[in-house]
Parts: sequence; structure tokens; C-alpha cells
Amino acid sequence: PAWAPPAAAEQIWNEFSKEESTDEATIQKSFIRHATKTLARSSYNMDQFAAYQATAHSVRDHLIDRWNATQHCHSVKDPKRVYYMSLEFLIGRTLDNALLNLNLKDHYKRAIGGIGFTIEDLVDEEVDAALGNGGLGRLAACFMDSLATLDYPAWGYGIRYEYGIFQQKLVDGYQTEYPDYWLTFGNPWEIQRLDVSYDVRFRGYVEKYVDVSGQTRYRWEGGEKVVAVANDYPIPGFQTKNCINIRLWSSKPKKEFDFASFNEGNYDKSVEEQKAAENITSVLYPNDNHMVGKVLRLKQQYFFVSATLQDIIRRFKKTSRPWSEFPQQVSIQLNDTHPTLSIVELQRILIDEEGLTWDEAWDIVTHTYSYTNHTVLPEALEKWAVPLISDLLPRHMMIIFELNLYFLQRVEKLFPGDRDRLRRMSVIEEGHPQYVRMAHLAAIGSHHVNGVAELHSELVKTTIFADFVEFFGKEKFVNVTNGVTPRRWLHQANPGLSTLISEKLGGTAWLKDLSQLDKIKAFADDVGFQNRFMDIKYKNKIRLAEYVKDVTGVTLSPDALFDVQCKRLHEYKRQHMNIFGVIHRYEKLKSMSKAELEKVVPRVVIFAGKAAPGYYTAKLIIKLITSVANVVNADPQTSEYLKLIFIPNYNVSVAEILIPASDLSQHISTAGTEASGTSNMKFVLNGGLILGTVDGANIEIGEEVGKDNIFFFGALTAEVEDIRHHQMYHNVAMDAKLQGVIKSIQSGRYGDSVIFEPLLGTLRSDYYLLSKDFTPYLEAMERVDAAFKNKSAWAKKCITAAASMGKFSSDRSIQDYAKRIWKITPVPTTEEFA
Ligand code: 73E
Repeated sequence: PAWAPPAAAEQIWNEFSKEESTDEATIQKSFIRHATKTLARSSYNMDQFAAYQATAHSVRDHLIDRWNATQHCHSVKDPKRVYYMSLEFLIGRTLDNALLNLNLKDHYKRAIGGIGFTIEDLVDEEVDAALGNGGLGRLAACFMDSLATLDYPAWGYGIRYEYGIFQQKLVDGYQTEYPDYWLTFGNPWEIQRLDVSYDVRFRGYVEKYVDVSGQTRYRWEGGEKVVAVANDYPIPGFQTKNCINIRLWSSKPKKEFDFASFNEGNYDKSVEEQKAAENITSVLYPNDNHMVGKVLRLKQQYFFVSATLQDIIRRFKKTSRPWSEFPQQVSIQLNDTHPTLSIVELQRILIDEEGLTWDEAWDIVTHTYSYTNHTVLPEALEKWAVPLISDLLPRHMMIIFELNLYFLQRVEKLFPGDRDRLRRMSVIEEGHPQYVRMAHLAAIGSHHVNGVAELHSELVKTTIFADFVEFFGKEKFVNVTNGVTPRRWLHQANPGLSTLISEKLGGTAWLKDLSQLDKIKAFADDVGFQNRFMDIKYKNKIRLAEYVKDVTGVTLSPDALFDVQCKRLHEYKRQHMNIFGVIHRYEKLKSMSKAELEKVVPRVVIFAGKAAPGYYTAKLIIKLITSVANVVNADPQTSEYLKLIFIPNYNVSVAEILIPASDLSQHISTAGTEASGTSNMKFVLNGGLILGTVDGANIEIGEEVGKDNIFFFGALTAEVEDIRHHQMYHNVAMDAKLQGVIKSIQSGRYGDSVIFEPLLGTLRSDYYLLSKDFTPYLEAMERVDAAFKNKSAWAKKCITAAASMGKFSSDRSIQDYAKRIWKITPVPTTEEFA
């Protein structure tokens, strides 16, 4: 039974567990207590980093108080909870975000100032928590912010990687990767919970037996066990007491050290096992939109799934409800197929350990899970070799075969004799070896499948799950358009603009209800407002220019048009089309007379993004960008009109500087390839315009902002297949301007062109349609230049567009999920728990 304080002590507990007050002196006292007691520093032994740490610990105290209150409240009220399972959480920094969400920024600014430090400097000391690759991981982080802000009873579950996404440095213009050991100086934002740990089994064998009631049953035995330990990461909501949790698992060896083996002289072996266990959560796989079938990755997935389900089930069992109520208490969202083994694991626990029948168990499973698909790119769809799963998870492999059999029997019943359909729909891809198609497993085991933008959700229904729509009905397949949190991506990253909006809207309520932004449209024609709006943009451009000067040495003029493409490097995102466009622009500038040059809109083109370490073509695109930059930036004839920058090591913190400073951002994926995109939303929200293809969430952004406030170009999704076919089987000449660009590269102007041949070679089959889209792309650029010349009209476009972004708050996305898929309601943390 749980311990409770004796009646006489209750008063003491209540009194001393209260959240500290936030007056200046109390904050200073807390800071100095943490500096001297937690960190063992003193006034003559402080530096900026220690001051950051002391501040972080002091803020953490507030987080923990609210976290405790929230947990207490939820355990008393015992509502249905949602569990967001994600192999990635791309959180970035926490200090500034926590201060703003807790509404303590000004208090800390004054208090810390009084101690002799500047809060902005301290904020800059923090290293990013970069436990994700790109959009998928950042989406999970935005969703946590919204879940907390909207008072939903929610948990995030993930892995505490010791190494986040690698650090990118440029060496001779090439990307080089360095380990991101982000925990070197500790992490004040996590709470290690050595008391919350579970065993996780791998390998072993399956035993068949007959139980007391004569039933044939199976149990998974033997093998090796590792331990999963919880690390909690509090996530405060904005202007609410609610503070939810991301629980990140780290792996530990089951036996600390094998002494027997050590004493026998097997020193290596005894350490090896320990290391192997720790390895599981050591490093984040650095591939975005690409699957790599490594055993360690599969181990990570199962480790994560097993620990998470044990934790969820333990919480469920506390209230002694029957298993049949599980789906009324628990909703589990799978962030892509990465945690799909969870479906199989729950089925295994229910039939092997809890004694439910197959059908009872499957009914619970399929009412518990829902699955978000983030991509239809074939190379990103997960499939695991059957022998790999059989070896690592023998019982799971049996269950997968069994549920596939039952599933295909149902398909056969509905479509008798349609063998090709059975082949297409099977969870097992036949071949040598066989593979398990994780997306099929996820779709079969879930009550809802969603895509992340309108177009993408349609593609999900017509491509990878076309057969499944016919079988399950279309109601199962829904759209939830992505969103971003306006707290981090406007209020925190762009305080100038946030303040201006709050002034006009009479308070900060819009930050919890972004649809109110709409009212800013009334000021789009107001010249005074336009000037203030563009002045904020200008200051953000100065801030970025200072950063660029710092990291690259190149000087930028904030009067130029800042044109940004920052995202993971990928051929489908077509950064190469952008750099080819820059080369075209440069060649044109070179051919211009002085008089012609004077009419040109000066432009700064900025790239940022990481390439997967094994993605050769993507890395070559980086090398081309940096090679062109070296030539362009050193050319006195053009340098007033064109600068080219590659900002290294793109991450959340760099994005926070880059996005508010952009006039134009490029989202130029081949139509039908970018499921949604989320930075597109952030750019427009911060008063920049989009140059984009008719793809992903660009389409819905266009619907909201109006066609005059977005620059669309390029082939449509419906045309792409025909164009590819035509290019393949007919003699189609390459676009003339693109040919000119290739000639320019091959002339050696940007260094030995031989190194770029493999990149230029991709244009032969041109799967991503650069040739088809290149002239329309350049024409769209001309429209941009023309529009930018009219300052007032440009300002009006930016204001109108930003004010139209209400739909793209992640609060709206989360409410969509909560109402339509999870069936959960808010549970505010009321005063009696605080
Ligand atoms: O369009 C983006 C989308 O905005 C999509 O490419 C991205 O998810 C974002 C959020 O919905 C995404 N990442 C991955 N798949 N889609 C992925 C796949 C494998 C490993 C890591 C990430």
C-alpha cells in the first residue's frame, strides 16, 4: 500500500511542497542556492555556463511542482489518456521556452540581471536536445507543447539517445559529421527515475504448453534481458498549471557485471555484455525519410515498445479495471511505423501473459491504436527481414504470421479468388528473404490511419493503402493536417512580432487560439502598421546577418531579399534545383551592363540542412552549394546583388534565428513527395512568403493566404507519373536553361567539375522532374523579384499571409486528433492539486 503522511504531518507537507513564489528575491535565492548547493560553485567561481545551469535548476523546480500537481490530479481523476509513441523528439533548447510558457521570463530577466548575468546570454549557453532528424521529430515536440497547453492528459514516450543527430561541420566545403554527445555537462531538464525500470527480453525461444484448463498456450522464455530506465522530461503548457511528461528510456545491463566470468579470466566477455546493453539507446539513426535495416535499430524499436507498454499497463492496472476497459482508458498514437511492434507486443502480453483469447485480445488492440503515416516514398517505408525478427523476437514473428493469416482469410472472404490482392495486402512480402511490411501491420492493428496534410492523406488512400480502403472502408483513413506551436515558433523565436500582435489584439490570448490572428488582416493596408511589421523583419534580418558573419565570415546586407531553404538534404526536396537556379542567376548577372544591374533586386540565398551520412548525392549537393558560394561571394562584379550562404549544423536553435529573418522561403519538392512540411507554416507565420510547388501543406497554406500571397509553380501531382513515363520512353530534350547551368558547372568555374558528375548524372533519368519544373521555377522567381520591388505591396502580402495562418497551430492538429481519433477531453489541473 502507498505511504501517506500521518495526519499531523500533512500540514507540513502541504506547506513545504508549495511552488515557490516568483518575486525577484526568491528567484535570486533559488539561483544562488542551486549555484552553491546543487553545483557547488561560489561567487568567485562562476561562469556563464554555471549561471545557465543554476537558472535551469531554479526553473526546473517550478516545472517539477507543476508536474507533480498534474500527475496527482490525473491519478485521482483517472481519465482516458493518450500516449504518443515516437522514436524521435526534436525538442531543441528548453530554458527560454519554459520561462515563456510559465510566464516567468520577465521575473527571471530582472532577478538574473540583479545577480550580474544577462538572461539572453544564459539562454545561449544551452545545448539543443536534438533527438530527432527533422520534421517528424519536431512535430512530436510541437504536439507535446500543444497537449500540455490544452490540458490533455497525455504522455510522450521515446528513447533517451546519448548521441542526438550528428553535428555538421564543413571541411573543404564537404559535410563532415561529429558525434553529438549532448549530455557532457549533465542535463538539468531530465529527472532520472531509477525506481521506474523494466526488463526487456531479446532472442530466446517459444515454449508450447497446455494450461490447467486444457488450452494450448505459448510462452517466450530464455534469451537475454536488458533493463529500461525512465528519464522524465517535463513539458509545461502555456499559461496553465498543466505540465505533462515525455518519458525517455535508456538501456542498462541486467547484471551490472559478470564477476564469475571476470574471475575466470573472461574480462572481455564480462564487459562486452554490459556494453551491448548500453549500446541500445546510444545513438539516434540519422536517416530522414529513409529506412536502414540494421539490427540495432530493430532492437531500439522493440526495447522502446516493451518498456513503454509495461509502463502503460502498470498505470492501467492501478485502478483494477477489467481488460475490456483498456481502450476506454488508453489511446496509443504511433508516430509513423517506427513503434509498430507495439501492436504485436500488446497482443502477445494479452494472450500469453494475461490469458485472454486471441479474439478478445485483438479486439482490445485494434481499439487502442492509431497510426500516423508521414511519407509515401517507397524507400522510407519500413520493412524488416523475417529472419531478423525471428531471431530477435521469435514469439512476435509467430504472432505476425498468425494475425496475417487471419487477416488474409478475411480478405479472401470478401474478395474470393483474388490472389493478387492477397499478395498485395499481405503483411509478408514474399521473396528470399521474406519481409514484414510494417505499414500494413500498423494499418491492420489500428482503428484510424491518418496522413499529415490533405493531399498526402488522399495519396495514402490511393497509393499505399488503396486495397486497405476497399477492405476496411474509407472512414478509417483520415486527414489531420500538421501544425506548429506558435509559442516556440512565434512568441519565443520572434518576440518583436509577438509583442506587436499582442498590442493589436489586446493581450496574449491569441497564442492559445491562433484563429484570432485573423483580426490582424485589418491592418494590412495601414502604412504605419506595415512599417512596424517590416521593421521587425529588418531587425530579425540584422540578427541573422550577425549570426552568419559569426559562423561564415560573410557580410550580408539586410536590405537584400533573404531567400531561405533550410531542411534535410534530399533529392525529393530539390535543393539542387535551387542551387542550379542560383547559378543561372549568377551567370545572368555576369552578362549584365551596369545600368541593367542597377535594376536588380539584391538577393541573399541561404541554405541550411544536414544530409544523411550515407546519402552520397545529398552530400554532393552541399559540396556544390559551398563551391558556388566561394566563387559568387568573392566576385566584386556581382557581390552587391547576390550572396550565397550555407549555414552549417542546422538545428532547432538555428531555425529560431533563420525563420523570423526570411522574406522568402522555398518549399519546392516534386509534387506528391513532401507529405506536409512544417517549416513552410513557420515561415509564413513569421511574415515571410513561400515560393513552392503544389505539394503537401503548401496547398492548404495557399488556400488560407490566397493565391496572390504565395508563389506557386511546377507540375501537379496528377501529372507527375505521365511526365516520368514520357521522359523515360521518348526523346525529351533537357530544359535549355538547365543545360546552360550544367555547361556552367562543367566549365570548371566552380572548381573541378568531375566531382559533380554523379549529381549531374541524376538528371538523365530525372526522377524528380528538375528539367520539367526549371523554367517555371525561374519564372516564379521573376514574379518574386518584381513583387519585392514594391515595398508596401510586399508588406501587405506578408501581413495578410501571416494573419491567415490560424489553421496551422499544432493546437488545432491536437484538437483534431483528440476529438476524432483519441476521444479524450481536457483535464485541467485544478487548484486543490497545486
Ligand atoms: O513532409 C514531412 C512532414 O512534414 C515528412 O517528410 C516527415 O514528417 C513531417 C511531419 O509530418 C517525415 N519524416 C519521415 N517520414 N516523413 C521519417 C522517416 C523515417 C525516418 C525518420 C523520419
